[in-house]
Amino acid sequence: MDKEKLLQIYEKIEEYQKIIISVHKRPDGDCLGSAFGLKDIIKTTWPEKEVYAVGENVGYLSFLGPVDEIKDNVFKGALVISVDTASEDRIWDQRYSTGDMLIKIDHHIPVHNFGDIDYVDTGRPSCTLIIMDLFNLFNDKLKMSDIGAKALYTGTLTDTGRFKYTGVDGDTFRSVATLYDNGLSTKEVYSNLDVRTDQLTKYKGYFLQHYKKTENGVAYINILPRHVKKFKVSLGEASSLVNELGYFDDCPIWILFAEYEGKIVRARMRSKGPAIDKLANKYDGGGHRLACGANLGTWKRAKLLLKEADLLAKQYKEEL
Ligand SMILES: [Mn+2]
Repeated sequence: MDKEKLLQIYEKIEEYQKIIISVHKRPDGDCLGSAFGLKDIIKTTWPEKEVYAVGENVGYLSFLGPVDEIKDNVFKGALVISVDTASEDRIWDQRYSTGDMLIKIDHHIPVHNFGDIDYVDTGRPSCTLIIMDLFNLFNDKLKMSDIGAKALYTGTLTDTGRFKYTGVDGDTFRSVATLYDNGLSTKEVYSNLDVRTDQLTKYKGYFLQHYKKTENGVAYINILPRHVKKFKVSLGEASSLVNELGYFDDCPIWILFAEYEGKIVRARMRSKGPAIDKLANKYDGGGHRLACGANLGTWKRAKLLLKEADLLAKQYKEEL
């Protein structure tokens, strides 16, 4: 935790009357959780401030609240805070650059530093935990309601794989304790996250019967538009099953390839051993040491990535 930089961020939030928080494209629980959590902290502490969370609504996260729609001129004179986003091209609202000042708060391995203040802590397993670092450091001044607690809990839960992934430590649970102290009720969170539609349940059956493994231990699946159409699920829903491939003893790496609109192929890569972030970088992607995304473009490049991942798995097993 960089206390000095968090102080700078606190001072800017205190200084600005208008604050816009922006998420990344195709936002996940951590991203929207960070945005709504931070918005709640600012609004609860300073009710007179104008605070917006801009981005995209995502169905299964709608219990966190709707994002704000704002006109271009709102950015004028505003402090813009980008959360959970490693590079500026991933920022959902590209009007971010028309604000007065930009702060980046993130926990991904940095791709670009793009803020006037960049706060990146790759030691935190979720971006929500950085928002909580800020909250806890200034807990004599900052306030939070149960709405913020719910958002921050949701982001922490989803980005840590329910407290299972690397990076979860004592600080994680001390921060979560703070959320309980501020009115967190987990019932609503679980009743929204632990649901699955009939369609996705049936698609999961298909998914589990159609994954493949490479020679040296990469479990993978190729998701084509016609598969998801047949089961009436979205690509986002289908991709949420990625960790179903993480249960194999003989596969330290697993990858979900999905074809998006315009035949663009993207990968979700996961590992429980070898670092995969460098490999993701080679394919226009990145993220964390053991969890990355990559923009492949074509199935041909997907094959190349798979080959390289297979080599990583091989080397990893040889070193064991
Ligand atoms: Mn995150």
